[in-house]
Amino acid sequence: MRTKGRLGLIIVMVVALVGGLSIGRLSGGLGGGGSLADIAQKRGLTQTEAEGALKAFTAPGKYDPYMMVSSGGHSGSLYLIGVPSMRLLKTIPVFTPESWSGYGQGADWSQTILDQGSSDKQAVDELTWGDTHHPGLSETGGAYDGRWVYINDRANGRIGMVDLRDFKVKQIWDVPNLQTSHGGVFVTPNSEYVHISSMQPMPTTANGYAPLSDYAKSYRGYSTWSKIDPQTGKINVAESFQIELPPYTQDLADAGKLASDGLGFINSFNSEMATGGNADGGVPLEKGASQKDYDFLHIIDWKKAAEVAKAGKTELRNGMRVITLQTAVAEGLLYFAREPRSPHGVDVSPDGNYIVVGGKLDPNVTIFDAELIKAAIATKNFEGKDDFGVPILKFEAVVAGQVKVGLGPLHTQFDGKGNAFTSLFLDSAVAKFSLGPKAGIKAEDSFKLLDTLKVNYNIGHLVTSEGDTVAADGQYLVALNKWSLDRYPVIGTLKPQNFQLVDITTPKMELLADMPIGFAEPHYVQMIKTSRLVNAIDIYKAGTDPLTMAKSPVATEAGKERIERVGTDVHVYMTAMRSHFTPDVIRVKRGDTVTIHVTNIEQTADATHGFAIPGYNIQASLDPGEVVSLKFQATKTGSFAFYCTEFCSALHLEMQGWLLVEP
Ligand code: RUQ
Ligand code: CUA
Repeated sequence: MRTKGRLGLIIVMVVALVGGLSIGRLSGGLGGGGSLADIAQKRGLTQTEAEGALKAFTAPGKYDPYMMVSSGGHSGSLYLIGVPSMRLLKTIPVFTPESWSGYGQGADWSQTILDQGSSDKQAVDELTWGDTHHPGLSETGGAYDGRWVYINDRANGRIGMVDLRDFKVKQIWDVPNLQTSHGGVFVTPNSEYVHISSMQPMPTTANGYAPLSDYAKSYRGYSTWSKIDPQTGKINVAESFQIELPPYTQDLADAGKLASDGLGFINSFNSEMATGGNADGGVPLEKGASQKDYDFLHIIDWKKAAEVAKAGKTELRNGMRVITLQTAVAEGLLYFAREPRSPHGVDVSPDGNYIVVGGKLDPNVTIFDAELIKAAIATKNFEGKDDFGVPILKFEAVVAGQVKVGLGPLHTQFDGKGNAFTSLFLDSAVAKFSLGPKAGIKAEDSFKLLDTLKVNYNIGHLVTSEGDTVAADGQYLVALNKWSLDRYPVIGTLKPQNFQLVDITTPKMELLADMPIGFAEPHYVQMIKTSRLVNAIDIYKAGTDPLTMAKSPVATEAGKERIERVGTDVHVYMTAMRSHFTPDVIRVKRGDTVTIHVTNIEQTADATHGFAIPGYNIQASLDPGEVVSLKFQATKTGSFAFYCTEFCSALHLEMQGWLLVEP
């Protein structure tokens, strides 16, 4: 039977293949012939559009070969999107409460994480949102290893860590001395550190205030090297350190790898140190910050810096070990190289040889050479120092080339075949150009513009498949456009952003598909091979606390359910399985402190239950094997019908119970 079935399938496939070939051959387009052409014609698709649809299609039940880990801007979340299908697979809340997963909706493990992520450096007790910009996947040997992903909060200078076993956040660290952080996130090639730098420099004074007239004197930036615990992926704060930086606005950053391993690169703008004041007769900030022709690429020797920190040559600032600017210069940890006008992206090629910088106000990308940088440092080939004594490497000595790519170059990604792709914000285009001999390109073909593709519209970041790692494989590119303008029907005044999938396997880039992002404004995105997500689980071991990933001390087994009361403290040990909670009636008194420990005792994938109490703002997702403890004050009397929020079974609607809060 089985053989026969398979044979049948093969015959069908052969027929389909032959049919497919004949479409191309006979019709020479979509005018007639086979059924695929008919469909395309009926749907009004051009040949290119029909090809795009086929290339982007992932058949029902099939998996996408790649997954994008997308930031979500001020939604405070991460998103998982399949490539090439461009299907949204999942939302991972990090800095902002979210109802589906019950994140931050009830005093459970997620609330603990949000609480820990709000330190007293903030002006309010609890931050309930964040602005996620730059994910950093963990790496081994410079390639993604599928263990963890880090994500920054641009608004509040925090970093979150998501475990790629259960795809839940395990830690939020409110980084001392940083108020904000934009693009300064990257993971070092063997996940030794996750880097996060400040964006706007801040006063180093004890009360956090200094007048803007003291900007140069009192404000400072920081480059933070957050030590990653090799077992858990969490940040070990005690082993982390910071390097003090001049009060420029530090922006995008990237880790050196292979040829540049051990170095970190951060670019900056506003080396003018403009502070605005347009309403007081001063120069508007954006104008003041664009006076000079050059800003500074920061080059940090982090391996050496780790030794300097270990040797204790640090001072403590707000609990952080800080290598002062003076020490950083004296120990040879920090160097600058000029980079053209208000740069944005800095991206290291897969081989580590080239560091590509896009200057927003310059039509060129500037390509620095890692070996030349090292040589200039070794021979002290400086062209001067900045106001803070940081040596500036001689520009001509460290630049490998420049390529005129178009207007508004921002970010660059790579295909691992010697080519680079730069987003052009003002041109709404992607430029493809060749790297140099060290990336395997002939000298005469080096640093040449090869192709430009118009996108829709105003592209910010772009991502290629594993394109910021040593394993860049040049299959897909996604343009992350800020505007969608006319791409979708009018659906109100707030429009989605627009992702566009591009085929980069051919010499000329080819646009395949659009994807509206109707839930956030992504900034940076990384694209990982789905096959690398080997740690992913779909069932917790029975009784797991997601916070520790270990057996919860309050896990409850079937038959051991109970309600315990000590004074006004009530603990409910509850189990959930299709299709009941046990116990299903809970009696408490008004004013009691109630903790409901719910264990989903199911060990079947996708057998998720929810636990929601109306009126008490409580909702938790109970994934198979998970334990969630929900603590609340029974402040309101009444009969509350708690229920399961996941349609888990035919008797899902019956999966409910009573919380009776007696007067
Ligand atoms: S950014 S559009 Cu927030 Cu990375 Cu460059
Ligand atoms: Cu459990 Cu519905």
